[in-house]
Amino acid sequence: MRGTVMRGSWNIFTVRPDGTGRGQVECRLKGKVLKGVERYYNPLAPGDRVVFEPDPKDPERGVILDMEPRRNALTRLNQKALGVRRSASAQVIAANVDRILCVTAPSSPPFRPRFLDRLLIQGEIAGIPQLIVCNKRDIQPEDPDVEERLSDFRRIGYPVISVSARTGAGMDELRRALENRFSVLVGQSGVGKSSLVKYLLPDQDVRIGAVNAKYDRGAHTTTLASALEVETQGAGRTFIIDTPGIRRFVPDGAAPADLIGYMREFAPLAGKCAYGVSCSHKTEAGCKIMEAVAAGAIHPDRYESFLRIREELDRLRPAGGGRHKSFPHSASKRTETD
Ligand SMILES: Nc1nc2c(ncn2[C@@H]2O[C@H](COP(=O)(O)OP(=O)(O)O)[C@@H](O)[C@H]2O)c(=O)[nH]1
Ligand SMILES: [Mg+2]
Ligand SMILES: [Zn+2]
Repeated sequence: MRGTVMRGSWNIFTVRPDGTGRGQVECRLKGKVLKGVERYYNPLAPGDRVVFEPDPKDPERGVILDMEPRRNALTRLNQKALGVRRSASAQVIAANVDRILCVTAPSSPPFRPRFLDRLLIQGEIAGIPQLIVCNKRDIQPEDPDVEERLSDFRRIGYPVISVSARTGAGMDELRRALENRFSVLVGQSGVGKSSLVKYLLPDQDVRIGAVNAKYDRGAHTTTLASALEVETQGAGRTFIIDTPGIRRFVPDGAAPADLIGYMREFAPLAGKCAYGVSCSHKTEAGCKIMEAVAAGAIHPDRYESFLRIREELDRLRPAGGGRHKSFPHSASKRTETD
């Protein structure tokens, strides 16, 4: 039988069988390594398509036999591996996704546009369409700095919608954006991802956390990425994946030199600097990137993001200067280097 992974970790996964039924099967991943996931920290993620065999004695249990090749995957560099080693492994947040909803809030927790940049870069790397969802729009008054940054994201080509999980404002538009698709909600802790899911699925047991007053961030109440089905009018099926809040996001799958291609307003300038591809975009005369910043075509925050992320990726680059297109990984956490 075939189905879609809804949630799970390590070796037990909840699978929704294909077809019209709403049942779920708890499936074990029998100690085997699935093809194509070797570089990832976790073997399967919500959205993965699997072949499984139900237990003849208990139809609510089964064994996963195989994974269908992924159409795409939203991944990140695994934070645990970052501080310790030069090489790092990646984590799959969700697979086979139609749209990434980058959730943010104007305040509480504080608006972090450079965090949003990181999510957007990852979406570009993965080739998944994105939508910026600014939640908590009930919070007044509006902050002109937040509005200015949101309008710049619009300018460079990302749709932005304003919603409030508290008042319901904008939720019809959000529902329409989700319809007949597999969407994943990502963003900092406390921006209201789970609250949005709860609004859409009032009958589901969705865990919502108070924003921690001391740190002004959400408590970590969502511990596992989890897909839920939203009932909609259309003929297709609508799934939404809630994910745990992310504190630090390092893009996965881009060499430092390729980063420029994953930032929309930077990409057309790639290779156009006076020093061509060897330009560091930091000091050189005739640097098209710095000119674009000066001319207002690239926002200074985005330029700052670019420099910081490139530096992080540079630091992570394996010794010897090789490209880190695939990070060594094994479930047994071997410490190997490229
Ligand atoms: N004012 C306001 N608070 C909200 C809104 N949505 C969520 N919250 C609150 O923000 C806190 C964190 O919400 P939660 O959904 O757990 O955030 P998550 O970490 O992104 O899943 C909770 O106290 C929610 O009640 C909203 O639209 N407006
Ligand atoms: Mg949550
Ligand atoms: Zn340059």
